[in-house]
Amino acid sequence: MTHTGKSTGQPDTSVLLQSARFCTTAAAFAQLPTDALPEVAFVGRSNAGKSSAINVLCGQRRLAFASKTPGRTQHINLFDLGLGGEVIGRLADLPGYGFAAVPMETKQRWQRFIAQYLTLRMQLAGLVLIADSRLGLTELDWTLLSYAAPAARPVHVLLTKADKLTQAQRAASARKVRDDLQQRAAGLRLLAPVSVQLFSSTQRLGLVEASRTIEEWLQTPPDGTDDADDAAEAQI
Ligand SMILES: Nc1nc2c(ncn2[C@@H]2O[C@H](COP(=O)(O)OP(=O)(O)O)[C@@H](O)[C@H]2O)c(=O)[nH]1
Ligand SMILES: [Mg+2]
Repeated sequence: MTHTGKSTGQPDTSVLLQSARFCTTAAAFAQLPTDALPEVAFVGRSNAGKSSAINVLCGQRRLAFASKTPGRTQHINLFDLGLGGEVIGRLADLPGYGFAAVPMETKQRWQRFIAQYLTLRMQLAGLVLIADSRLGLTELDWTLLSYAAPAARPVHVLLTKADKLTQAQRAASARKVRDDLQQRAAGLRLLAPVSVQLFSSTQRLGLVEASRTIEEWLQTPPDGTDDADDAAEAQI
C-alpha cells in the first residue's frame, strides 16, 4: 500500500483506509455481517478522540459521524474498505465507554455487547485502542484489555491529542504506557503483541504508522493460524 511523507506533498493516509464507506450498524452481535472479511476494531473511552482518529485516518471529515448520532452511540458501526471495487476488510467503530450520564442498565448491556464482540468475533484482526495521551490508560481501558485478552488479537494503542503535550511530555506519556503494559500484561494474560504510538488528529501526527499497522492486520488471516503453522514448520 502506498504511504508517502508530507515532504512529497502526497497524502499521509493510506489508499485502502481512504476507501472507507459506511457499511452497516449493529445493535447486537447477531446483526454483525456474517461474511469472513477481516475487521479492525476501534475502541476507547468516550471523548478520547476515537471518531476524530477514524476520520483523519480515512481522510474523511464525517465518516464516524454516525457514532455520534443519539441512539446510535451503543451500536457498532462498520465501514467497508475496498481495493479496485472489491471490499477486502472493514473497520468497526465500537461504542465509547466511561460516559457517566448513561443509565446502569444501558451501560451493562453495551458492556456485554463489547465483551461479546471482543471475545467471539472471529473476523477481528486487531484492536486499535484510543487513549488520551495526557491520561494514558485508565482503569476502564484495562478492563477493556481484559475482555480482549482471551481472543489474543494484536492491540495498537494510539495516544492521541499529543498536540497538547510538549516533546518531553509526549515521550514520557508513551514510556509510561509501555511500562504499564509490561507490568500488567502477564496479569491480564495479554499474550498478543501490544504496540504504542503517539498520535494527533489535529496535527496529523502518527498517521503513517497507524495506517500501516491497520493494513498489515487486514492482510493477515484473523486467527493467525497460517502464521502459527509457518512458524511451527520453520522450527521443524
Ligand atoms: N487537540 C486535539 N483535540 C482532539 C484530538 N482528537 C480529538 N480531539 C477533540 O476531542 C474531543 C472528542 O473527540 P472525538 O473524536 O469526538 O472523541 P470520541 O468520543 O472518542 O469519538 C473533540 O472536541 C475533538 O475535537 C486531537 O488529536 N487533538
Ligand atoms: Mg465518537
